[in-house]
Amino acid sequence: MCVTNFFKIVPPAAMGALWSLTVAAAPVTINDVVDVHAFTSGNPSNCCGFSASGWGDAVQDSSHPYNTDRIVYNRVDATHATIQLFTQYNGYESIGGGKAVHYADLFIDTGTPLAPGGVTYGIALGFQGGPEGNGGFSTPGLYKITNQTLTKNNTNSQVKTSQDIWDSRSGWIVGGEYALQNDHSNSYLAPTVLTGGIDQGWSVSVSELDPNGNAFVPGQSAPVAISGLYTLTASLTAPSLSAMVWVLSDFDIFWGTGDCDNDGIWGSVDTWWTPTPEPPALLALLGGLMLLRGRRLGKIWRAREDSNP
Ligand SMILES: [Ca+2]
Ligand SMILES: [Ca+2]
Ligand SMILES: [Ca+2]
Repeated sequence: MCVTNFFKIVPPAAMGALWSLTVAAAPVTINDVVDVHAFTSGNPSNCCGFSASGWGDAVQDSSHPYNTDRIVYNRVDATHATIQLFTQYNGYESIGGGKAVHYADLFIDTGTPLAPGGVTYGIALGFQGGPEGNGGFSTPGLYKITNQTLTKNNTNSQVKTSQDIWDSRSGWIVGGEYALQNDHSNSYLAPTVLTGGIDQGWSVSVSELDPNGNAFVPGQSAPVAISGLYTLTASLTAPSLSAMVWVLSDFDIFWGTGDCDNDGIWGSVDTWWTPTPEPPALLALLGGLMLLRGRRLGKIWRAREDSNP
């Protein structure tokens, strides 16, 4: 039985009910294990209190802290998940001229999970529209990125890197690239704004709490928290279980905090679960899902073979 037929045979509602019996996945916490590199064309080595190499965790000052502490991914049920972003950044810093730094969009990579770099999906959070935005989607949603080659010359119509946005606005580019804290020799361009792609039909809603746990809306008059963490929660609803499994089973996630990538945070999630013994129908469901996962892994393996001839 092929995977497609499997999902036709088992109605989504039934799969959802079965899922509710089996999932015991705990939330996954992604700690910040990457540094960002602040530079101009001259690559200053003394920027921002960073080490002599020019690398560090977060580009910020006392009046505008950007540090992001962690991301928590929670697979809620068959078609729902939340991604929570814990950061000191309040989502708005004016740079004058009617322009401001906003929260960056989220980026997902299912092509090379467990390895930095790569981008296959973008999640628009809704902070990049409007006259002071930086040109991304203003309506939250999940989009498949078909032009996956990141550049810093605005040649990708679907993703802007922080360098695309800030090179023409300032002599400084902050956090234009990121790398593992323990290995700066391999660095990756930082995707920060989603500007295109194919709408995957997911529902995405975003809410925010301030450090005191009160509802919060970023904006020009919003207070800056010198300590404590804002919590952005992106609530995702997939159009089907198969869509959820395809996109959010094993993946990397990257967030630059602001669209200038002041604090890149990256990590991997593998939410495949270990089922407990259940009735035959449930085992058939799990078998089908494993087939789908196997197809994905085969696709990933082939992609790696193709990229490493
Ligand atoms: Ca960081
Ligand atoms: Ca950090
Ligand atoms: Ca990757």
